[in-house]
Amino acid sequence: MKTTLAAATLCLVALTAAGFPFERKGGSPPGVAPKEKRVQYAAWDDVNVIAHGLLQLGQGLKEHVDRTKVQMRDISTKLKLFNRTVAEMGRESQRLRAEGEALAARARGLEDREGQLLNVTAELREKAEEMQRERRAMGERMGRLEERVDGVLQGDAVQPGARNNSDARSIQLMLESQNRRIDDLMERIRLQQEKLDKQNVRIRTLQSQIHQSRQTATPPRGTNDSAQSRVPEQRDSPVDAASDCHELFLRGETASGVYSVRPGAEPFDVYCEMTPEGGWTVIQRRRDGSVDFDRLWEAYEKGFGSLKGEFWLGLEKIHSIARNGGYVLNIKLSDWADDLVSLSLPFQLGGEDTRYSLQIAEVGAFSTLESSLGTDATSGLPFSTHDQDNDQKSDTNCARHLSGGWWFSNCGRSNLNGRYFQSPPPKQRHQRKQGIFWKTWRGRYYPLKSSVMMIAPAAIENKS
Ligand SMILES: [Ca+2]
Repeated sequence: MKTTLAAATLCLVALTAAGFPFERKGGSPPGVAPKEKRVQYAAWDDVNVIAHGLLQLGQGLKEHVDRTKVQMRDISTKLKLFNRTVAEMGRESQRLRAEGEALAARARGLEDREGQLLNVTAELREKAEEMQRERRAMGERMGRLEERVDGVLQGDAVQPGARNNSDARSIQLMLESQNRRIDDLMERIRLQQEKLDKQNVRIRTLQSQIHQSRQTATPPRGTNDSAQSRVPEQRDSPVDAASDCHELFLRGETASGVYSVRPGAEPFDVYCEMTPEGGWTVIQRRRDGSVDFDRLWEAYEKGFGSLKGEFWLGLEKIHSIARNGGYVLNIKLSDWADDLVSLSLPFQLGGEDTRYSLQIAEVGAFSTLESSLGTDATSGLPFSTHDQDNDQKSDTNCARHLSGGWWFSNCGRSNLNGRYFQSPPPKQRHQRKQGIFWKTWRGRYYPLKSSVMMIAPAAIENKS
């Protein structure tokens, strides 16, 4: 293109320098006609040349303009793309910055909590030391008292008398009360020690969380996407597997919801009811009849329903959590007037070999409310379903006669896994008795509105 332009320009310049042929026409003096004619012919040739040159110039310019247009279009498309990319990068960097800030805030929060926990631990340790000192002082006082008693008794032997006898008795009483105080103190020390152990678990867990947060907060360059995926992993990693909801609570989880626990070899999901005192593992919930509880042995063994709605956690899972005892079973019931009742029973659940026998520890006599399940389970009450009659009524299969699976004794005391009846319940008694009932609360023929069964280490009950 440049050469065409240059050639055309050169041609024009040459012609201008030679003088434009038309200007010469009328400008030449008269009397020189033949020369004028030659000049005129020459001028026509020149015109042809100029016309040709101009044509070429025009074409060249047109091509140039077309090509420039295409180039301009290309450039503008590229510019648009570039602008879009810049905007996306801006957004991405904003997002990453926000994530970084959130992680940093989390790490700061965890550090604060660690600090608080360390303070609490120090206080507890001081208290424990104080108690140890008291205990030593008590021991010394005991020693002195024993000496005095010995002295008095020897005096008795030498000089028996009513006065000495009464002294000895009063000293004996004092000794007994001192003994009781010492027992109390020992118990308090043991509780403090338990608390200290729990605090230590919490501190260790928090420290590992802080460590993980720090690692997540400074990902290597170019792998920013992994920052998002690492946070949810923490809950499920084997290092973090807690044995039940209360352990999760001790590790700082305070929100109720579905968590993964691993009390035995295999992890599984549970619903945790977190209270200010601790974490309860929910093993059964009835509230709307959305789940059919009239199922066979295998279903009751494995569990069924939805953890966020109605469900039975499963005998095998309950056993894996509470097999060693030291657990308490809490039951909450409500009737159709929305009256609520709650009862707690210390329990232990045997394994498959005992037909998942429920053993309730008898601490004093059972209250009337507690007796619907407690009384028959003090020496172990096996679980029964339609296809596994382990109840205590020889001529009847309680599960088939009623509904669902339960620790049936004589069919008539309680069944929280019975049929769910909406209000009003059926009029016929033989139907109503298949419902969810608790004899010593609303009676044998009152189908209850809701029930929740949950378990936790017994220590949690002492606190509340
Ligand atoms: Ca039977």
